[in-house]
Amino acid sequence: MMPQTVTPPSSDPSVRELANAIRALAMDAVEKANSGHPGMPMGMADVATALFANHLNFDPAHPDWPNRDRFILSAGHGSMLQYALLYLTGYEDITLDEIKNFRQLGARTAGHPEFGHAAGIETTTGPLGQGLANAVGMALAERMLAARFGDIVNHYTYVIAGDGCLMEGISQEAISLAGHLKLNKLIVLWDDNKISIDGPTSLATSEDQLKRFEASGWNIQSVDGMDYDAVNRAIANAKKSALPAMIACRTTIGFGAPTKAGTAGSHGSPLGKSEIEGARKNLGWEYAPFELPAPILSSWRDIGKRGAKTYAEWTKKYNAASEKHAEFERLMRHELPGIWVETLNAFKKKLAETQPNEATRKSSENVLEALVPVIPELLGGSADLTGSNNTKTKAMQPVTAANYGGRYIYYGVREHAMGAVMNGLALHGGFIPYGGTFMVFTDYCRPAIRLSALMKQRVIYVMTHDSIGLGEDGPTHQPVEHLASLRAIPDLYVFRPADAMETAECWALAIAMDNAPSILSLTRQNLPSLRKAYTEDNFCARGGYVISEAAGAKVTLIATGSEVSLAVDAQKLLAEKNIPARVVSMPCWELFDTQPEAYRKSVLGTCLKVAIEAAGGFGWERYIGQDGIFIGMNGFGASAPAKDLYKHFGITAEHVVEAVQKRLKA
Ligand SMILES: Cc1ncc(C[n+]2csc(CCOP(=O)(O)OP(=O)(O)O)c2C)c(N)n1
Ligand SMILES: [Mg+2]
Repeated sequence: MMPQTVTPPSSDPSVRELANAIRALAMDAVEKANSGHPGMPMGMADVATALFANHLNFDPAHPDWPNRDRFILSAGHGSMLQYALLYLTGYEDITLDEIKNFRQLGARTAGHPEFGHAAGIETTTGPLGQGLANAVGMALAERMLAARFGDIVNHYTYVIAGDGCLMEGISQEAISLAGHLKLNKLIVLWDDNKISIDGPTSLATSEDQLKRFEASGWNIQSVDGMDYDAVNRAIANAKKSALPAMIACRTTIGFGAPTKAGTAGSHGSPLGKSEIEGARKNLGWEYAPFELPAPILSSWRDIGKRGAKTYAEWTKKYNAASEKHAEFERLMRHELPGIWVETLNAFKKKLAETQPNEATRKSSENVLEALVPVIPELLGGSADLTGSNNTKTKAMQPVTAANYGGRYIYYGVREHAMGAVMNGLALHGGFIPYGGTFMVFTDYCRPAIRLSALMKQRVIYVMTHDSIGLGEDGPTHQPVEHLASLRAIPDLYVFRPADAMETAECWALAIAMDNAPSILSLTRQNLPSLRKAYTEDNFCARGGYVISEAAGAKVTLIATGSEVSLAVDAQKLLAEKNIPARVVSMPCWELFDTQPEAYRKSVLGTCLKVAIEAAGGFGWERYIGQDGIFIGMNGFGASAPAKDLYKHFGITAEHVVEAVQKRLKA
């Protein structure tokens, strides 16, 4: 199978020689870093060459071109494949020095491809399966933008996925949704090398992947992934398919390495000196590490220039009707429509008049009823809990294979994919995705939530039924550790509004925050209106604020969400006992923590502090100190009506008073 004799590159290098440039860069960079994954790039080099040389519409000189094809390396451990391609095709961000600096501090060439490090990296990959699901979001965004703006948006989304991506459960959710929505411009190239880290994939799976994709509504093909022409033809066929397409590319991991090719030994560690020498011989690659013969580099650069013409044509057409594209451009600039602020303020004024007594999930629905019509990029959805999450406004039409013009996605019971698809939608551009499920199932979205944060994407997670306050569904559905664990994720904003007004303010903050994801933690149960006056000022923007002051306060009661009204009740009871207490509403820790110290001190005060939150207390020490009191949960909840549960677990105004009195006497 291995070529034993290969002639050196002529002025017109063979496609195998082009692919060998990828192989050499991968094995040499991994060797120099003394860490990384050479096997996958060496196996998939021919497939990638066929894709980039003949199909992928891209222009390294205009990497942000909105109509570029998207290329997603879902098998992120094979990052050197992507870095080699970006360097070879002439992306400025990835120089040869960057490749020599693979995996080093400050290099763009991080261990796994990271969004934002270099143009051409469309998403952060590494957690297997996520990239595939991101790609579904991108392919969906493409269809939806095409439905709105016509053929200025008309591109493919290509994915390279490995055995690992396809073994991950999220892959089933993602391909099932893609098949259902008939995302025909999505093309998956599966690196079918039958090897993963532990050895042959037969150790752990005997699934027929092609049949699985076929059953999910995909077009399927199978090719020899080392046969450039066959891959080329398969991609050409896939592009014509009316369904999303999956091409199983049979490859040899670590192709070229004399003893490690075809084995897990080439997956994730440097090949070593003698193996690399042998690979150079087998591949006929007689050049020093990082040395590229001019004809080969120049052929690759020509591939990189291939898209300039398409880009120029697109731009010409686009500019010829630029007045038609003002709205599209606004979306690409991530600029909100000006009218949204006055709409929000009018809505807040109305709340001050009506002072509704309602669950914050209902308040959230009302905010959406007001804002969805004026912010066309808001794109709703839920993982089969639409009626419970209150995520759909009346006018929102579903997104279907027959109508990509809709604005509401029925994600089905697929929370894992919902999160990752929303990341893809946000990364693609053109949409602000929000999606709902129960707060407890943030666990089912967590890998995607973490990546939203790592990639700084504006994805809004609408998480309702946010405490024991959901009642009878019991401890399987009652989040306890979730607020703390979400607050532990860097660059994620966790909002827990206390009433309708705060819900409107938290929504506004989430929508305006273009560089971070948000969680809206919302109640099932009704809450009274606490913020009764209209203010243009968004109080929640400070993260925490005094919602009810008391002169000479001896206690600061700090609460979030549904417990703020409980704190206000406790404040009244304490006043009757001559213990003045002030109440702080703290809807967002992350925002509060960025306030100036003087402000934070003035809000928290120097007196006894009590935190009240119907969840685990983990983390509250930072505000209440070691001497503070925490009123909340110490373990899992139980199945009963909400009122009984609050009483049972001691989350009541009376218990707050008792605990405060005890402490002040001590
Ligand atoms: C969610 C997740 N689990 C585990 C890993 C660790 N890991 C990285 S690559 C890999 C094996 C993947 O096998 P495959 O996709 O076949 O890659 P190949 O060995 O063929 O390059 C594993 C388990 C990971 N990156 N992500
Ligand atoms: Mg594999």
